[in-house]
Amino acid sequence: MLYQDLAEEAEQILRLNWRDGFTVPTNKLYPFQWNWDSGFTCLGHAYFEPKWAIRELNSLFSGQWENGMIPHIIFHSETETSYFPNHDFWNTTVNPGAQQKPKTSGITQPPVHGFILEKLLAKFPNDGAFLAFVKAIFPKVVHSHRFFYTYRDPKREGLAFLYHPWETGRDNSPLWDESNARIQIDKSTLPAYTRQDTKLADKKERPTSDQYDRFVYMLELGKRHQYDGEGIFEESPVLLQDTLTNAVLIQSNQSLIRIGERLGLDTGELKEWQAQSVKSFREKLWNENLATFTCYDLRKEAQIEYKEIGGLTALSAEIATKDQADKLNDYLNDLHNRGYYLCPSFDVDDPLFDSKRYWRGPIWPQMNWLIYEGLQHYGFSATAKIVKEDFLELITKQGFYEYFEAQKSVAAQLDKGYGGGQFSWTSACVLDLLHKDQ
Ligand code: 2M8
Repeated sequence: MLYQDLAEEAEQILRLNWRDGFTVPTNKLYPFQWNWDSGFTCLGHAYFEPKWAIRELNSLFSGQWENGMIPHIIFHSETETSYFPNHDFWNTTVNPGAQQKPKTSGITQPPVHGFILEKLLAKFPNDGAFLAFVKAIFPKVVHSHRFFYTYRDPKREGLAFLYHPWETGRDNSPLWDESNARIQIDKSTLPAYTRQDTKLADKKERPTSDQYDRFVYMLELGKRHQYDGEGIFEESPVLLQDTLTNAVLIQSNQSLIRIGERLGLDTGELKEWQAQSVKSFREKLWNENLATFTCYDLRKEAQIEYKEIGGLTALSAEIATKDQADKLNDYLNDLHNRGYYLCPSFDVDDPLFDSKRYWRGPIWPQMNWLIYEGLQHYGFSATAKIVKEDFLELITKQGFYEYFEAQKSVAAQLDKGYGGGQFSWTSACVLDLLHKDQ
């Protein structure tokens, strides 16, 4: 397939998934608007319907809560029932500041929108409608960061915690296994529920039912504390200072600072957050033995010692020192030399690596996009080229799927990717990478 054909197919998919104001991640499996998906999706809109990017972000921020939180799902339809958990299961009326029009979930996801906004602004620097939009949404994006610093950082470290694995974006990563194991599931008190995802995607490629019980337990815990109460920090067995989320927060802070300085908007608070976050990220999350940044388990007060994809986002957020960046680059080159597509989502040498099952090993398109950006920033253009070419090869051979097999020898036997097909962020990242010079 020629790259021109890839670009056309990517645009077609984004048009197919457009719902007159926002984009679904994929047609059936995820029938609403997802938080960080919609950010990446804007990268694609920018190439054929730039106004859609404005509408996409305005739709997402229409779900913002008074506390600043951008929920991880915006349920633009209240009658669509083909996804679990639906808006009624979340019942966000327990929080008086929760947005009810539209209905939303009660947790958040990685805050990519600040840096996405900067990417868009760079493409349309003199477009009046676009500049007006950026000025109008800027304080809302800042408020969404304020949520993390106010409600998710009780010790005022500059590092936000997450309590639900869905908030990390890497739902069933082995990273969270030890924390999840602390949850005591009592089937007699866990509300009854029916999964919908395994009716639409292969069971072996999705989280297990035991993991879903834990997701539901944590949802109920959040609900008991109105989704933003102090009791969450006191009670939750899962308290994660996630690399990906905090790196993305730092990357977006920096973008907002640059945008604010250019447009004459207030950046004082952002600069204070940023100084503290970068310092804590560097001091607390680097692990010299593993030569990567690690997540931190706040309940156990220890690093979560695994090599995985989140640590690599310190590159796109420009947090890594030159020496740390060299080590991350070596890690990727080693994987490449051993016959893996870049970048597997979990340590391929760990027994918990599962090349098929969702966030326990496969390749994820939006992560490749972030890592490509990071490698370019540090001048590792040869590795960035591999990341881009691996990704485009997978798409060409297997289609615009949600995630992909990481082992080249196994992938060679497959004619399609994993999870949902005709995926939005896959298409958007393809379009954007195709427009990069190298
Ligand atoms: C996946 O998560 C959702 C729950 O949020 C699910 O499995 O139902 C994750 O890959 C997440 O990162 C992503 O935003 C979402 C939609 O693509 O799907």
